[in-house]
Amino acid sequence: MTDSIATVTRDVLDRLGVGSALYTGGTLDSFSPVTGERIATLPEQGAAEVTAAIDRAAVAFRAWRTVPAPRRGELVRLLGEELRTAKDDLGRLVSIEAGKSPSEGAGEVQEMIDICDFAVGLSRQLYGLTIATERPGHRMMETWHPLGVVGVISAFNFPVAVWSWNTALALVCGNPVVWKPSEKTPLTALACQAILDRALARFGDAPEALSQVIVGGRETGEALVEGPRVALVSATGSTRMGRQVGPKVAARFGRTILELGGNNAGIVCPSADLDMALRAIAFGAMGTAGQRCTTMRRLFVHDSVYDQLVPGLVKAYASVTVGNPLTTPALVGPLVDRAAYDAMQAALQAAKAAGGTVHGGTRVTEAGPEAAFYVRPALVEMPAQTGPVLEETFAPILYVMRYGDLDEAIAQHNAVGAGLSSSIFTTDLREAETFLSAAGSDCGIANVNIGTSGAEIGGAFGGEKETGGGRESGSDAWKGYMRRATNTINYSRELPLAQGVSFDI
Ligand code: UN1
Repeated sequence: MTDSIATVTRDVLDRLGVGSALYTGGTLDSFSPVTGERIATLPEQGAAEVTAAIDRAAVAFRAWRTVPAPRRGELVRLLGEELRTAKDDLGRLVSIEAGKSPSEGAGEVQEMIDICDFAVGLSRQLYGLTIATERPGHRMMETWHPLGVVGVISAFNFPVAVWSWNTALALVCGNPVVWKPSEKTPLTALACQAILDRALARFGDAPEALSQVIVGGRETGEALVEGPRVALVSATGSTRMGRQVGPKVAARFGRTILELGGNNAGIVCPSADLDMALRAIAFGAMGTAGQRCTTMRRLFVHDSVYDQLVPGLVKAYASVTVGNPLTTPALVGPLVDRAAYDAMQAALQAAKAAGGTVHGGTRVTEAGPEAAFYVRPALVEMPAQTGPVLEETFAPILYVMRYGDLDEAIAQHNAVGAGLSSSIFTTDLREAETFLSAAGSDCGIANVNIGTSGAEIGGAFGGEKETGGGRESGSDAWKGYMRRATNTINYSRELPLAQGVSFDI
């Protein structure tokens, strides 16, 4: 690659239709983790501009809510078409801004296309129930109505897919969106807005300000969270962030969908297909350089297979390719920044102090310049689940522990704050079903013989406990974006009261 990464970025942004005024001459520096270079300086929106954006969205809501849902679905169908056209460039921009491998950058855009397809179908299936009533000559039903302005806060690690999960559903559900992307990945957000603008132009008669991006740091996010006209805040990020957002929105009786930290684990049972388990664990723990909320961070291996599996895993960790996602086919790209690298090193130190044996985890300096942070993923054999094992460190560290008894392993599995994703590797039906049962994994996602990450959009995505309890994406997650009205209609000439109450005047 002869061009500087800033030049490559500009070319990609040009092709995606993002004007340079949006990313030059501002105050927010944007860096690529691929080389650590600055690639843009964006103008930021302060609290007053956020409030103005919310006001515009509230006006858009009044018009959009009355557009029939299947027609709203047409806009999302067009968005899906535009995303197909933009897939290569947007995937590349994800690689530039978030450091993902080309395959994972493209995969993230595919996830956007998938949710658009899902939402288009959904636009004709926003079903309510008809419910038997106890009163003669009456009919009872429920109707799902648009909710209002949806605020989306997203993280750097899935800079575009998380927006699309929320936006595709919000739009078919009749809601406008105001999006505050991570300040580490604002360029991909501008690209998404440009892509949606093309869909809006083709759609024709949508109201102004149906989708807006607000760029900035903490103050910008707070203005969105505190905006009284924001009916729903869908926030993805750390548990720390969720602890701030949740109570603020609750205090004004707003709604939240929180998708926060994960400390996801796998259990490898004696009957497991170990070759398959190894490959699944490798992707789950090292993919995206350990920077998915679904990344596998803990592994419980049965005593009887530990010495077969773990040496193979250590070998895979030593040989996995780490390198520049734009110029090499490496499977593991960079950490997002120095802070992520420092947090990883601190966790590894703490693990050593707690008796852990660390394999890997060192900086790979030949993969990039001084300002970029490439690391060899770390596998840490731990004598017990203590210290850093109990926390999510957003880096490729897999803590491996032995177990003897499945119930004990499940208890350990569940003994952390987060509750996002989980896996069991077994060919024993009893073990698999126990893990999926009410007495098994306490996570929002529980898998058998696949890793913890890489969920499809068709299922509801999210988790319990400190993961925040929200559900996005498939299944009936759309209900979070609408309000339900229960309607009872009396078509008789009498007025019978429910519960047999009489009130004769
Ligand atoms: C995230 O890391 O915030 O299941 C989302 C997965 C992806 C989504 C991850 N489909 O790993």
